[in-house]
Amino acid sequence: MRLPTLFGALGLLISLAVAPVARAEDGYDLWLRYRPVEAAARAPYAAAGAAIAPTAQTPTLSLARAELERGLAGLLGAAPASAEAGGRDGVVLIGTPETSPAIARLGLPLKAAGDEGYLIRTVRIDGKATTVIAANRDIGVLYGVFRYLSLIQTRQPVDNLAITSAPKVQLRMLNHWDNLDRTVERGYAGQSIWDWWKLPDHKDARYADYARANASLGINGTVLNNVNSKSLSLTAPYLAKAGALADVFRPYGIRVYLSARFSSPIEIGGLKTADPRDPAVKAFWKAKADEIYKVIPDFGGFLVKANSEGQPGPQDYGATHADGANMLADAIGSRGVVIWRAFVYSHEQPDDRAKQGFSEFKPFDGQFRDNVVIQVKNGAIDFQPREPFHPLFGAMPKSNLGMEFQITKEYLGFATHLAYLGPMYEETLRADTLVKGKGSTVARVIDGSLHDRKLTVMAGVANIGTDRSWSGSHFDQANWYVFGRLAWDPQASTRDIAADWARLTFSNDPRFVTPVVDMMMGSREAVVDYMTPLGLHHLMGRSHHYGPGPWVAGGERADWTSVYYHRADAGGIGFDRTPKGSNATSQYAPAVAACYADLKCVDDKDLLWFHHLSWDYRLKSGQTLWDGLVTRYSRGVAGVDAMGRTWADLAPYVDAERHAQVGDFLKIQRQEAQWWRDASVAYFQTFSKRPLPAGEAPPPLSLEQYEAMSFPYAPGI
Ligand code: BDP
Repeated sequence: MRLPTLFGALGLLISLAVAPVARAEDGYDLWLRYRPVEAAARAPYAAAGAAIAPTAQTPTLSLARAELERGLAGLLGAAPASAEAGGRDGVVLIGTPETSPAIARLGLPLKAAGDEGYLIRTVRIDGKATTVIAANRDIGVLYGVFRYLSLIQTRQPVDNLAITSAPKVQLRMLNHWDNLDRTVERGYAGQSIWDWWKLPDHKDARYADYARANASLGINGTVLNNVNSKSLSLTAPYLAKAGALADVFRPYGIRVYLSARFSSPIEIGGLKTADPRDPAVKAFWKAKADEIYKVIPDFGGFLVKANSEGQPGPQDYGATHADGANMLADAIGSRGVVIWRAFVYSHEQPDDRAKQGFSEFKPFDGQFRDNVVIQVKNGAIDFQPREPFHPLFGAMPKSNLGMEFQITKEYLGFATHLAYLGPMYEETLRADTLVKGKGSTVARVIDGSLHDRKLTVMAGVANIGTDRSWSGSHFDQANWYVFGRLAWDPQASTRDIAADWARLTFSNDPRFVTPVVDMMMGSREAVVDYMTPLGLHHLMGRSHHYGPGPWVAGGERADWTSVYYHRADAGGIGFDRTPKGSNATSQYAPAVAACYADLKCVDDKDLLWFHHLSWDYRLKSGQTLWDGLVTRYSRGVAGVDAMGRTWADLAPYVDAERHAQVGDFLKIQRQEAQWWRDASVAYFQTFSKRPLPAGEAPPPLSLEQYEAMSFPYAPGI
């Protein structure tokens, strides 16, 4: 060997030895990366997962075993051997009492695991340390395997485990707003991953990867098509396509649901009406349900958007939401559920839009079938960066109420703004409705414990598309992740979940985890500040919802404008929802209502949601409303600056590819935050007619210039 070559080889060896562990990644692996545990952290896992005991071969148990093998091989290097439990130390034993005599013999307290939960225990079998991942049904075993692997992924000890975990919500589902032409309404992550054209004959490998990722979070249902749906989805060819997806998802514990267009009896049934009281209409839906169950025996049910934003519904025939939902529920019967959305409002209705969902549904409490769930958005308007909790939570004790969160960031900067939505979800879940005294939190409505409901739902509008990173950005994966974790346990801490996600997705190094979690936890508040501070809402650009549009007025309907919501004039700003105004506050329990209506009690963060106040009103900080508004806008921009600095400093812990993309997106976010601040300040100043607080820079462009900007190709519509 010539010397230069030797030096070259040595150099290569040395550089391999000191090179950062981070290697090129495109985000496809999500939080299931299973990269090797670094040598220094190996010791605690010396005996872990040395072998796996033989498992019965149900489709789900085969997946569980394959996942365990894949995870252990990735994390700990060698592929685990096969050995009987008790044969040696470090064997992992997985299964149910039915599938594994060894597990049956252990007599574990499996009752606590329920239908879908699991137990992970370290036990001694024939004197040998054994890890048992056991459940009542095989899906629980798969969930348990993911949990076990996540412990190693996050470098937690696994030698003395005593974990019991069971989901607190029964139906944990994604709602895809995917169209049959593969566009995704409010999607910012590429096209729909459902390739309808090639289904059912070609099943893209991605379908199984999708199911696996969801199963790792315990998500057990998926609505394949947009709530603004086409009847075509319910025709035989499309049912066959949906059936092919259901076949892929089944072993992962995921049931398929479909959005149903209420006027389908007319469009594909040859009827003249879709009146839910009409016998022919009932017969159509019964036959349709039977047809679906032939193709998809475990079909989950229908999701329905009715009489909302132009969608057909029972009210077109003078019938009620209860008539419509119950008719479909009867067609489905005990085989599945009907999820009926409470997101209804009408521009013909002069009342405050925030009140309409409550007004339309509350009177029907107790009239819905047992297999109907009313799915309620977290707030009363529409997925805004901040909304007080929806007054329907707690107000329908005799009905099944489900939560609908939006994971895709339609109103929080699309895919290029870094906003971890955990704190937003948590804020709603922890809000206290006070309907049954203190502690009547929204989480307890959703998990059914407050009103003793058995059928419980948490749904998230998916942020998934064909983008390599699935979610349009690396940090948007965290929103899918936190949604799934909260659906499993709505009381969980979203800070802890952020830490888990950061460790799984990037690095376990505390020098990375601590700052990144702090950054994530503050990120949504920064968005609130630079878009809709102090309880303002619905100020975005018309129709595409991109960028600021506080000036949006006129057009088809008032409740799609910004001026309807902020009501700024020379006298002040904000929507008076107190008894002196629209009285939306009265829809809450008396103590909550009184607080929201009382300027001494209401939090500044919700101020202009409930009150119209003069520009000189004094905030709790002592600032005037005008000054406080401007400084919050600027604070939001400063928050993005800080995120940019934090991220730049974290370069040593992240592979160059992902680091660069996040960095680029933070730059986009920085520019757009500034734009939101400047355009909003320029606009509101035309009403306040007050100078900017000291030190605040004037907007660089004129209001006319901001208003003239147009974005014909903004994504998501
Ligand atoms: C709004 C979206 C619209 C959806 C609607 C809904 O802008 O695209 O169809 O929600 O939830 O926020 O039905």
